[in-house]
Amino acid sequence: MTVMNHKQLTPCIEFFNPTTEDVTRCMEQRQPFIIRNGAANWVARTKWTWNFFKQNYGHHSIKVYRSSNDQDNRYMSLAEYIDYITSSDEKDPYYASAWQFSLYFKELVDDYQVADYFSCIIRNRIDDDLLHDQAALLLLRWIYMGPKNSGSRMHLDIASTHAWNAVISGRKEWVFYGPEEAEKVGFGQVNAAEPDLERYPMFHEAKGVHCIQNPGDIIFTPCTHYHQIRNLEAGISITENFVNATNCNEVKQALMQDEDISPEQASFIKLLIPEFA
Ligand SMILES: O=C(O)CCC(=O)C(=O)O
Ligand SMILES: [Fe+2]
Repeated sequence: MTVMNHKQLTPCIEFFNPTTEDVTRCMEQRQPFIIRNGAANWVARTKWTWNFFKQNYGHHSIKVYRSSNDQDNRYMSLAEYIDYITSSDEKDPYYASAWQFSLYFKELVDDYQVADYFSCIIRNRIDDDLLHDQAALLLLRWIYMGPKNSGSRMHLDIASTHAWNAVISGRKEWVFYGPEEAEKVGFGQVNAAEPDLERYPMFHEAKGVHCIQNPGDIIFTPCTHYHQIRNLEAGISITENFVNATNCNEVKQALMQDEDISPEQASFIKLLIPEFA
């Protein structure tokens, strides 16, 4: 039994071994999809246990956020947080949802293999050392770690980037809403798991896409889609956001409009990626 309201939800497109053409078509048509077992052979799938992180990185300090409210956040050692993850039964637990792990532990990047159809013009173009230093704004790579019931509120991803997310352990429930549903989902303000229908009466007409992601499955989120996620079980996942020919123009527009990016940062980005100039 899952938590989100299934009435206007259709299942996500599902692939087992997609071709580049399959994937590119979905990216062009802005369709979320899941690749079952796409990460089956990654080293991370067996290596990234709770004990592995505790033993190797336990003293590292990470910032965790209350799942329903980013303003409620705190720092914990990874060892302390993993103990919390494995014992928490809270309804609205703290979530490690913004850990730019490779800034600290670059070797972890060797434990997973990104398929060619997810390659990114930023990562292809910018030298890795620069990405881990002056250009860290463009790293766009995170580990998510959290207990059962943790999750991410409805949101759009940063600067119109696409994203892939692979579950290493645990299980996630996803819902997606396309841009035509924006008003019905309160421009991302509604909580799809417990909607306030007095405030967002149109939500019950919003048509979404639904998916359960199991260990080894990889999900694609199109740059246009609102999405909300709940971890049905404690676990670890990894996300990389990316830019390719199918969203380059949108990213360029978004960078010009993004108030969180200073004019200096914008010029620097354009210098590194001429496509955004
Ligand atoms: O797993 C989550 O909690 C959020 C993942 C997400 O939003 C993403 O990969 O874009
Ligand atoms: Fe996201």
